Amino acid sequence: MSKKMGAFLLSLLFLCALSTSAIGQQVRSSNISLGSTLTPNTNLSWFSPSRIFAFGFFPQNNNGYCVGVFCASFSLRTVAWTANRDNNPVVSEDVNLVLTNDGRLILRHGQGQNRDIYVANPSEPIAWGSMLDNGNFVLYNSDSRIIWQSFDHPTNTLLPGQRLSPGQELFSSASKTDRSRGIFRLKMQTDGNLVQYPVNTPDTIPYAYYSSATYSTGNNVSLNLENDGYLFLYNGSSVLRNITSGGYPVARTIYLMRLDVDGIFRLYSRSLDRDGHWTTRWSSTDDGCTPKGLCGINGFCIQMDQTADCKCLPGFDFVHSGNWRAGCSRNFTVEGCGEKDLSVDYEMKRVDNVVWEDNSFAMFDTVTVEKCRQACLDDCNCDAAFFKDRQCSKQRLPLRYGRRLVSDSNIALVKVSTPVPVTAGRSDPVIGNNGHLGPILGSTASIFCTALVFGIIAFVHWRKKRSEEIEEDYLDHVPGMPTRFSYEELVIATNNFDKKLGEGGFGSVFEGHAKDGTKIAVKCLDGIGHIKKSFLAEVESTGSIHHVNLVRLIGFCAEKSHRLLVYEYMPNGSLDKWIYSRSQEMSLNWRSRRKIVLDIARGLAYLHEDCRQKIIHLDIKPQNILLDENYNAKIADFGLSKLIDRNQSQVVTTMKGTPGYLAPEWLSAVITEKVDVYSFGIVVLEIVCGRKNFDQSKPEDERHLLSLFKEKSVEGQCLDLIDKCCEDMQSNATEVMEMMKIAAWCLQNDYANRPSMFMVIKVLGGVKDAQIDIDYNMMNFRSLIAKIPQVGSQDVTPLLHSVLSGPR
Ligand SMILES: *[C@@H]1O[C@H](CO)[C@@H](O)[C@H](O)[C@H]1NC(C)=O
Ligand SMILES: *[C@@H]1O[C@H](CO)[C@@H](O)[C@H](O)[C@H]1NC(C)=O
Ligand SMILES: *[C@@H]1O[C@H](CO)[C@@H](O)[C@H](O)[C@H]1NC(C)=O
Ligand SMILES: *[C@@H]1O[C@H](CO)[C@@H](O)[C@H](O)[C@H]1NC(C)=O
Ligand SMILES: *[C@@H]1O[C@H](CO)[C@@H](O)[C@H](O)[C@H]1NC(C)=O
Ligand SMILES: *[C@@H]1O[C@H](CO)[C@@H](O)[C@H](O)[C@H]1NC(C)=O
Ligand SMILES: *[C@@H]1O[C@H](CO)[C@@H](O)[C@H](O)[C@H]1NC(C)=O
Ligand SMILES: *[C@@H]1O[C@H](CO)[C@@H](O)[C@H](O)[C@H]1NC(C)=O
Ligand SMILES: CC(=O)N[C@H]1CO[C@H](CO)[C@@H](O)[C@@H]1O
Repeated sequence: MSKKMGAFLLSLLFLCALSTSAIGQQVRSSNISLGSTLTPNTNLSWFSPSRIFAFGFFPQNNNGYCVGVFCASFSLRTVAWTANRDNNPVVSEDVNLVLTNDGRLILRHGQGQNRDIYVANPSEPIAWGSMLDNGNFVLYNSDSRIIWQSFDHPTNTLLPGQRLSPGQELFSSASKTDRSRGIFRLKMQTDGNLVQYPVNTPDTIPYAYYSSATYSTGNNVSLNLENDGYLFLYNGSSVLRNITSGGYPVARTIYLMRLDVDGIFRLYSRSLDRDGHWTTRWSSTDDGCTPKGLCGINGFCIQMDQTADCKCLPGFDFVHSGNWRAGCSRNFTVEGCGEKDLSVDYEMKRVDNVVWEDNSFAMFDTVTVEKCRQACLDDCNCDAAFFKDRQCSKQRLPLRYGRRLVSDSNIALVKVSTPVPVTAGRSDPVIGNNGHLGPILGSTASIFCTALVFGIIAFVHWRKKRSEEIEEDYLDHVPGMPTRFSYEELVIATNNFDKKLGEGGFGSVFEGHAKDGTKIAVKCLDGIGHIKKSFLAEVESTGSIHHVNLVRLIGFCAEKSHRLLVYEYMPNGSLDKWIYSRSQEMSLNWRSRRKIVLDIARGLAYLHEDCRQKIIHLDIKPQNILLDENYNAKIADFGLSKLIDRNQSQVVTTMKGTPGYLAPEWLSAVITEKVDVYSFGIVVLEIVCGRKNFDQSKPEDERHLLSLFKEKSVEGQCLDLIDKCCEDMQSNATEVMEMMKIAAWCLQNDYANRPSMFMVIKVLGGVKDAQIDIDYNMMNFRSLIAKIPQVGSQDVTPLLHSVLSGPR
């Protein structure tokens, strides 16, 4: 029989089959009995009755065969399922696929029996198998019960009638011709959400690049495809999300959904007519740069006319040209910290409008790109810096998930080496006379810079080595560090400490004037005279922290037993005066209160999330929030708790802060930055209600604001609590309620459930974020209220009061 004739007969057969069966409905089956064998050369596959699908061998990239389920009717096979995908699915020509007489489905190589590879491994012996017309390859036991089916083990494709069950994932293929596991996954999560991530990442928001936004919809949600192309999420009783609308033509058409090599999942259809071709009916995104990790590390993605293209950072080249995924690496070498290679100098190259995964190890506010550029150049740990919204954040390599977004104003600055120009002419007599000194010599300018760098390094080392007795000079002229004042100078500046501003934590604060006339606030620390060393270390570390919402440390004095800190002056004093005040001119309107909450959140987030050194404030309360002339709020006294810590007993190390603001976990001694989040929640409540959390002047049943808050909220009356001061508090009741919900979010008993300050900022700023939806938006106010610790029985305050009143 000629080939042509065969093909003709085949297609005839095939058309007949089609005319009698509607695919996917009345599923017919073939019967594959024990002892059946396939080989790549002769008996290639077992067909489904309609001959549309087949199970068996298909050629793979000219170097062998894979086993799987494929659409058999097209000249270019479309593979729907691949066996043994994760351990080298490709086999050679001399292999048999055998359904053995003892009921195993294996690949058997010519001789060696030991090299049998299981294609499917059900727990019971197989009695017979069947390739169904819907593309499902099924194995039965002797009771005709299904013991294994390809539909339960999806690879990268879903066929109509197949579902992706809770916990299951699809993985893209490595490439169009390589069917092993690629770099993207689509997961049907057990929380009901359908999410896409790159492989080898945790199932968390920073890695997700597609979500159906159906989280918290139960643990039995699955992804389903029907034979009219309808793709939807279903929980067994209701449809939770229509992903495609379906309703596409059914006659003589097949559909499939596939997670493609490029990380996008698409719905395809194809007419069964001989000249039919695959058409994309729907895709998860039109932007090819959406899948995270498409470009590998240190590369970034650019979408150009429908196609995604990868570029390397300046100074970087593709590790494998032609394979983006391998990423990019530097085409120059860098010195580590501490060494200094005189032959190289660095510059910062700029890349605009590209967003990256943010892994900042340090950040600070600055107005100009130039400052950001310089800060990274000066920091040997810094490989790149991002400048956006007046914030500079330093990064280490690798940079990941980069993609161009024209709407994003991020400026990335990348450190690249520039060869130092060789000075022409004379060679250095000391080193030799061969004239090949280019790499060692630099321009005079760079020698000067190097000397300066050496000088600074040497200075730092020298400084570190010096012991206590010469510590008086410590920090004296280090640029960027707080200024050192003599005690004498501060006595003059404060006019012999005559104007007391207040009694802050750790000591009294006095008003003063610096030499240039600007006002300063001078804090005299009590009782830490003898711990000079840690004092200076602390000054050094807190003095280098700059943020608009943190009170700036401008100087210090460490002389004999005097320990003083000099801060920027905050004209409008501390927040408590404003929010507890009953006077009209001292009351803040809603707009200011909202702004203050946001300021505090920003300051705290900076302390918590600056990776260099996480600072837990431990004593957040209105007395420690200061207001400048424009009522910008700044946090005071951060870092001080650590300083005091050094000289106190174990108990007090774990018990600090102020009663009324203390998180419940103080009792269990698990102290994380979430204790600040709790205190922040209390402060927010106080700001909204215009009163102290614990107010002894009030009648017994109104003393605890937190208890009142819980009570009123349960009754749905919590608006009763808001400050009666101002009209715009009443007229903005929705916003005020929202703020109360944020407070409740922060006040949860279980510290793990409290948000990070970063999340709080996002909510306050109205940022859309899937994690926030899960943690916050999905949660109703009452359920949050229920999670606030009970004041009274479990109240930690009285207990702590006794502990705290001792040492302080
Ligand atoms: C398939 O064949 C086996 C025996 O080879 C038989 O037991 C089984 O019932 C058959 N199944 C169908 C659906 O005909
Ligand atoms: C092909 O398979 C059929 C049915 O299993 C069998 O009868 C035939 O002998 C096989 N041919 C070869 C060459 O293995
Ligand atoms: C879970 O979902 C599946 C398919 O969507 C359904 O068949 C099953 O009945 C559901 N189970 C429960 C307990 O609802
Ligand atoms: C499915 O979802 C609906 C709507 O969200 C819900 O009412 C129903 O209880 C859920 N069913 C199951 C079995 O989870
Ligand atoms: C899905 O689509 C159907 C028909 O178009 C509609 O009736 C149904 O409400 C939709 N369901 C959801 C969850 O959007
Ligand atoms: C590194 O790549 C840049 C382009 O990104 C090129 O200008 C430079 O010459 C390369 N340097 C080396 C040492 O290959
Ligand atoms: C609050 O209400 C006032 C009107 O009473 C309105 O002008 C203002 O925009 C609202 N929002 C804020 C944040 O103050
Ligand atoms: C707040 O600060 C501004 C600027 O210094 C000042 O004019 C105003 O009087 C201050 N308000 C109070 C109540 O101290
Ligand atoms: C280690 C240390 O410096 N301990 C000191 C802590 O403070 C007391 C006085 O408050 C000193 O007596 C300790 O020497």
